[in-house]
Amino acid sequence: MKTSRAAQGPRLPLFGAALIGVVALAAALAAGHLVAGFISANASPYLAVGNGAIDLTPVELKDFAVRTFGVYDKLVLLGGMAVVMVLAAAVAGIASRRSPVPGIVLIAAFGLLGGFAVSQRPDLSTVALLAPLASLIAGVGVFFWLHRLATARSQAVEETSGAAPSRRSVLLAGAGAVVAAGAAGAVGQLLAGTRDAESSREAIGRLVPVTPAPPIPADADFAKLGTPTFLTSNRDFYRVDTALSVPQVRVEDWSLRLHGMVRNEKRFSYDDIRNRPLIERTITMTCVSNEVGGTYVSTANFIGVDLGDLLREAEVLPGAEQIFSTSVDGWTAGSPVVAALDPGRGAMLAIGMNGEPLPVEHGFPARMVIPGLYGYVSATKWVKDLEITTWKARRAYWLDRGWGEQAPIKTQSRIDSPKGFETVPAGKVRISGVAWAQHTGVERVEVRLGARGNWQPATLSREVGINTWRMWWTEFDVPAGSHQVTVRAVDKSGYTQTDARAGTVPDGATGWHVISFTAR
Ligand SMILES: Nc1nc2c(c(=O)[nH]1)N[C@H]1C(S)=C(S)[C@@H](COP(=O)(O)O)O[C@H]1N2
Ligand SMILES: [Mo]
Repeated sequence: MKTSRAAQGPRLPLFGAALIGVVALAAALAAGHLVAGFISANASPYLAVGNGAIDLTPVELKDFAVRTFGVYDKLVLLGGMAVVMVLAAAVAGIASRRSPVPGIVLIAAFGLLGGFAVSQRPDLSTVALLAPLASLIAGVGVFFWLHRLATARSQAVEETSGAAPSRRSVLLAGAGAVVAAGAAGAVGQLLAGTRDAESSREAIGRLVPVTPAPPIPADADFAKLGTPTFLTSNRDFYRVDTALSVPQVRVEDWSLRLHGMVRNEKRFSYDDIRNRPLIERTITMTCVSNEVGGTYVSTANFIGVDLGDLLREAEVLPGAEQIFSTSVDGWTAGSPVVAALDPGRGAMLAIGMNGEPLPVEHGFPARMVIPGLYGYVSATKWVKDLEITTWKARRAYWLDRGWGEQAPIKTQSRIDSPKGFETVPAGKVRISGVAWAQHTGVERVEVRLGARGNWQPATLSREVGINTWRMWWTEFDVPAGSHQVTVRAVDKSGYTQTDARAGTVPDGATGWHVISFTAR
């Protein structure tokens, strides 16, 4: 009886049916967002589906999105998702003009997709599934309820019977659902805001070191001649990590444990670190995955405390070799204890970068930075645990994946201008770039035109310190035609950068950077 009525029963008006689908969608998203507010912003099914889409996106498409939309790539993605969802919800509503089943199936499918996306996130526990569950219940529930009201109304109109909801009450119910959804979504947003790392970070304000780094002289770079600026802005600083989603740590939830082969085990809160006399050091970081000519090298003013001081307070026991550091996301690194204890090296536990608290993606609230060592053995972000131990006792993340235990940064140089395959006017051609040999210092940079040209010394920028990069430039008289140019650095130990090509595995690439260009 019931099914046959549904099959031939009254049809909802087209627009009304579509609207029911869209209102149910709003209810679903809002309920999920509200519950996520209590757990983690990342549990919101909408964001989780978006993040899932990012992770599944092929690299080429990601590059395209970043190139085309820049920092707005994620907004474009979320906006596009919203349009698709609203259309799908409207279609679901229209497909349900007689029976609510198609709409319910579609909304349930959305809910399951959200649940799947949330379950795939490494940073969320199973409690997070409550958010998509709330979405599912709210979406299906609101859809079913509005559909029944509207159907009852249509039926009453058809049978001209008076015992049915008025047009007004159906509209009111719909409007009520929208208002409730709006309120729930907003509350969820507010709650999430109190829980994510960014708001915790914003509450900190500027970090002012008691011992600032010496000011960077104006002639420390040749940015006008094509080199990078001496300091890299936080936004442009290269980023390398295994985190699919950036770990969100609030300072009140953070502490650093220092233990293992020490006499006094320690635990530091954020304020314990922040209230120490903060120091600032200018350091050039480099990733072991940087190919010859690559861009995984950047320089910042890091603010924090001396890592060696912390170790000395804990009193490291004889025989200790390795600082085995662990990040909140489970990533680990092993650094030599001697490097941290060496006062001449300047190892840090950093909480600030270029005047600001560490950006969340660069390790907020705290990270390690040890000058002269590649990042994977020295620069643990979101660090929460330092265990003093031996090399034998503990093996860090990348060691079992083919990378070396000891990884000092290799002396390297790069040509930034002209760009490879650029066409420049014939005549005087200026070549410029950067060189680095952290903890040793760059002594000289030499450049040659052609495969057999004479090495010509380049003009170096003013030295800021041995732990930072150095810019260089030179000029050649270049006839029309295609040319190649090569750079090599000589460091302060007297070592000339080798031309022997080696890949990045296991402990950093070597070889000279060569580029080709055309003069016309
Ligand atoms: N927690 C964590 N810390 C990490 C990594 C990581 O994957 N996870 N990558 C390391 C590597 S390989 C490098 S080169 C530096 C890069 O730091 P940056 O992203 O701030 O430039 O962080 C190091 N710290
Ligand atoms: Mo790295």
